[in-house]
Amino acid sequence: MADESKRQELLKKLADGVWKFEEDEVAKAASEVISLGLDAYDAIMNGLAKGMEEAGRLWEEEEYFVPELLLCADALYAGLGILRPHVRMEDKAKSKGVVVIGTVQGDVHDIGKNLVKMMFEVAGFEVHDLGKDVELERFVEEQLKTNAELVCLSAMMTTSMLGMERVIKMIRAKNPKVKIMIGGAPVTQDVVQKFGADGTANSASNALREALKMVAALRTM
Ligand code: B12
Repeated sequence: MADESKRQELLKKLADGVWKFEEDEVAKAASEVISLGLDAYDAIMNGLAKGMEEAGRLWEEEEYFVPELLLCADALYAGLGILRPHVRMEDKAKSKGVVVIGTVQGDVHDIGKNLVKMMFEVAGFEVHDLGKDVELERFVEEQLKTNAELVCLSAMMTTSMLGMERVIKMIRAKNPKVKIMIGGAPVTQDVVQKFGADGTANSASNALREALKMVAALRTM
């Protein structure tokens, strides 16, 4: 088992590799995490996702533009591809619930949505991922098709976020019992109330906590 300093070293390599878009370095560090028996989930959240936060900071300082961010995302996904199969899955047989998730129409940001999805899968939810830039009606159709208890909508832009309100209205009209969680950088508690959603969360682990509460509440109804 590797020691704490090795863990820290690899987390830093993963984070730096993402914001410096060094895809090969990220892949190497991710493989080392696995070969040393370190926690893959820890490496994703405290390594890869941290690197993306730094990329976001550089964007805000106008040091990075869209091409750089795309390279950062490529590096993040190179690591995620190696680490994700090693995140411990709960017993699939006892599904915690059925979830439909996607990034709303007009929005191609999917990194945060994919992290939330991964948390749900790890916890044993059956997840139907519609992807990014998803036509609003697709959420309603998929909920009905899968009989999902929870629909999760992600948006990273103030413009695309407006589509969430329409999805919520359409879902409530067809199936008022479904729980709807919304998230992404522009989503606040005020937005949740205004759009009539059931909740939000600012991170993947908080999203899971909320989802478990929502599904439990539904099942006791
Ligand atoms: C990476 C990035 C991109 C990449 C996306 C790559 C990809 N595959 O996702 C690319 C380069 C494609 C991109 C494009 C654009 N981007 Co951009 N991008 C970002 C950036 C830097 C980071 C986003 C990110 O991945 N964060 C890391 C993840 C882990 O965090 P997260 O997404 O917030 O997700 C967490 C939580 O929000 C939450 N969460 C997320 N979804 C959900 C859902 C639910 C249900 C729940 C409960 C929780 C939850 O949990 C997640 C995990 O912890 C942000 C800046 C920022 N600081 O956020 C800008 C940002 C989102 N982009 C922005 C803009 C303007 C654009 C462009 C329009 C730029 C352009 N001129 O072309 C285009 C949009 C194209 C489109 N139509 O969508 C703006 C949006 C401004 C606004 N308020 O509307 C931001 C905020 C930058 C800024 N400050 O101006 N972008």
